[in-house]
Amino acid sequence: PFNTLREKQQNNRTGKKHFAVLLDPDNLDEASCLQLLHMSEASHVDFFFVGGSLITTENQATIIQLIKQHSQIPVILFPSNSLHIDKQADGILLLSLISGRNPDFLIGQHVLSAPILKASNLHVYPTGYMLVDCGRQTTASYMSGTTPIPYDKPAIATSTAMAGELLGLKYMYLDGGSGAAKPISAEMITAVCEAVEVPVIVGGGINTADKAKAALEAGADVIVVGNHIEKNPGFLAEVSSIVHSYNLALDVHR
Ligand code: 1GP
Repeated sequence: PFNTLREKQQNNRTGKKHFAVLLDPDNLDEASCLQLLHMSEASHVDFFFVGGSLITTENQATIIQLIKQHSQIPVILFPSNSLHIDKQADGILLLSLISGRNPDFLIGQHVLSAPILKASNLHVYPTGYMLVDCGRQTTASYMSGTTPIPYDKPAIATSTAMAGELLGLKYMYLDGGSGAAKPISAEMITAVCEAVEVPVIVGGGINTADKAKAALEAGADVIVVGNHIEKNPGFLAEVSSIVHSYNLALDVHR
């Protein structure tokens, strides 16, 4: 089910774009989740990322069950720690928080998770996770106890991404954090995309069509939207059609 994301890994910079909808289990009840699932199917969303930096409810398993019952879209866990592994999902972003210097999120949680992941059927996506300061302290940086990369320092982001790639990570995720005051700059996205060959996932604070386009134009291979879809479900179809219009244009030129 994840051929599209794998395809990016094998054919770097094919230009094909993907759209992931982030579902935060704490912010969804069953009815709103079902509504998003139907809209996502209709709009051909590529992936659901399920998770959050702090989960205070027991909704995650229910949300994943609902998705599996009502949708064919792959479910990829976006966990904050090893407690949030759920074998009902299709895959997991195994995030190494390379923008930070907290060993627990660089390797500690991974050691705890490894035996569980090896015994599961979850597809593992080894991902260099980079938090970027986008104008507001986010739950992710607070909970991880890490300092995000400064907004206007693309050289730090590129060096970090290059280090992650050299260490063997297969994806990079530039994240301003959920509900970021502004999205990651186009300059930083382009710099990172030019610095590494692996697919680059971009999220945080994408809440208008123009911001989605800016991230895609800058080179993002996958864009992630969570917060604004919870507030305005119609945004889901809008972003999906923008993302997929890039792929249509690509097919026309082949
Ligand atoms: C956060 O990248 C995701 O980890 C999505 O952010 O909720 O701001 O869309 P938003």
